[in-house]
Amino acid sequence: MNMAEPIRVLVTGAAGQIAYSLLFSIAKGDVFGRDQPISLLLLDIAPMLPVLEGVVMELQDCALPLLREVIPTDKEEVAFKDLDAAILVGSMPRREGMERKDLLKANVAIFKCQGAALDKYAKKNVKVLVVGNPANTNCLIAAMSAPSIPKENFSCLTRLDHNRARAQVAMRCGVPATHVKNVIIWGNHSSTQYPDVHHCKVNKGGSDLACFDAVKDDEWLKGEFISTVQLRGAAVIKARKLSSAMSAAKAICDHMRDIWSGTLEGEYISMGVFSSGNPYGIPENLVYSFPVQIKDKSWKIVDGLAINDFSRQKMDATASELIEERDTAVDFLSA
Ligand code: NAX
Repeated sequence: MNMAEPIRVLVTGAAGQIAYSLLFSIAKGDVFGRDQPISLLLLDIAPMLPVLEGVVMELQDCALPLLREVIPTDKEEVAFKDLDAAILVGSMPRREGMERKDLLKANVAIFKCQGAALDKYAKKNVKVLVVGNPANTNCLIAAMSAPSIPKENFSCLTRLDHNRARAQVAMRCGVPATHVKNVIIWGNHSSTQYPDVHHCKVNKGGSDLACFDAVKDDEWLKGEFISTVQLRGAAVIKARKLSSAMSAAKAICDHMRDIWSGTLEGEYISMGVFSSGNPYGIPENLVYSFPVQIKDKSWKIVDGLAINDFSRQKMDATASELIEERDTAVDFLSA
């Protein structure tokens, strides 16, 4: 059998807890296809290299047929070389007492460097997924720092929020999550995000119902459902004393697999993409989460969805937060 050439996939923050759940799925073919060999590049900071060595040993010990090579490094010129896909998970975590602005400043510095490294070393058709928080603004900075790579190749993760919304509706209706489609996450991956079910369909008893008809509890859908999804990350931290990792890794796989292989017919998913030219009046030059469909490795924002006043107000509020984040980040960039 003729096997394809290996593709080169980078995961940053590779010694961290999300990567620990993520790398196995990627290496065994869940994301890029079951007949696609992979060279894995693993970037972390120098003090984490001994830990990364352990991750490499475990990947080797999985004895996976598609995994051709694993390269751990703390050097950007090694990590970013000739990449087909980059999953940027590593970032500066928020420490106790740290101001939001200081966190943003530290991450602007990281994503500026990594954007420049993509520009210099990666393939020009590389697909870049930013996970590290603040994900939308980090993604914007990375894209701005990589002028030779099309902006459409950059996206940020809001698929975890999307999956959370889908699961909440499914549990409420007593159906599997796969029977719920077309929830939307609008805006920032933060507590201002707007989980919207106005266009969501629930397959109940063999037929597709509008979400509001399936759930039959408008008050819940317009209140507790939204806040549950918005605050789910904090709820997981409170319970686990660690942030979401298994579910984040699953969402990363969903996101990248859809970029690689396309979305299902008649379904859309949520991801943070450049807002330029969007049909919903969201200001330009933001990385904002929209409903998208993907075909031939290109995404398109789903057009023509009716937006009521309730939704409009929430979509604008999360856009305002992103504008503020962007403007602060750009100030740091030019300082
Ligand atoms: P961990 O702290 O377990 O791991 C992060 C790893 O990144 C560490 O090993 C660290 O050394 C490394 N790192 C730091 N700076 C780096 C740099 N400049 N280059 C390469 N590696 C670097 O965090 P983890 O739980 O894995 O979370 C990673 C990031 O994902 C965090 O920013 C987190 O906030 C974010 N998340 C984003 C989500 C999203 O939906 N967009 C959801 C999950 C998660 O909260």
